Amino acid sequence: MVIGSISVQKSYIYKICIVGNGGVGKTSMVLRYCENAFKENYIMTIGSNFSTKTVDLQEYPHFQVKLQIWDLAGQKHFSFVRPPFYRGATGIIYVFDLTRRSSFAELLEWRNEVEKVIGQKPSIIVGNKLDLADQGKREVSYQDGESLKGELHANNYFETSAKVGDSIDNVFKILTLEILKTSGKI
Ligand code: G3D
Ligand code: MG
Repeated sequence: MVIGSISVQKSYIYKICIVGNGGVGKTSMVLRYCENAFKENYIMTIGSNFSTKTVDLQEYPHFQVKLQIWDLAGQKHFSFVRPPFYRGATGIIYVFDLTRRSSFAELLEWRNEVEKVIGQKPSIIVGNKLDLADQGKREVSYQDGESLKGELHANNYFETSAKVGDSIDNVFKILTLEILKTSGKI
């Protein structure tokens, strides 16, 4: 908000959960994004950890948004430990591996698990390992990725490479803007 020439700084902290099958690249994505983050915390008791990072929102200089990004450790079948992990999340990143079809199909199960605990939240879908997909290993087409938006209640689909860095910053930025919009802040 700008009153006359006074600009008001608004600060928010949002909890984001990154979910998807083991091996799709969740931890690599968070590390890529938060490389220069101030700190990383490991919460061993529930087998997950979170990292924090301030989002670069050039178009909205009077907003300061810090993301607390929760990344699941451990195996998919330990679903009973996960409700506390989701609680309080304001946004979800659903990740699959472009070179592994099963990780794409199983995102529906991840959605069910997430929405059972927190209902529908601003969400984004990510097909990761674009560098491998571009080397002829693609098992999920761009169109297939796009087509999952309805079922996952997501407005955006991105293809990324945590290895090369493609589009990673954009995923977090677009999700942050969506949260700000959904909550009426912009
Ligand atoms: P997870 O946290 O979802 O379980 P990880 O996945 O981040 O641990 O990544 C699983 C493996 O995929 C790792 O390889 C990691 O290096 C690799 N990986 C993650 N993202 C990419 C990517 O964008 N491109 C490529 N080529 N590899 C990626 P290892 O060999 O350590 O198991
Ligand atoms: Mg991991």
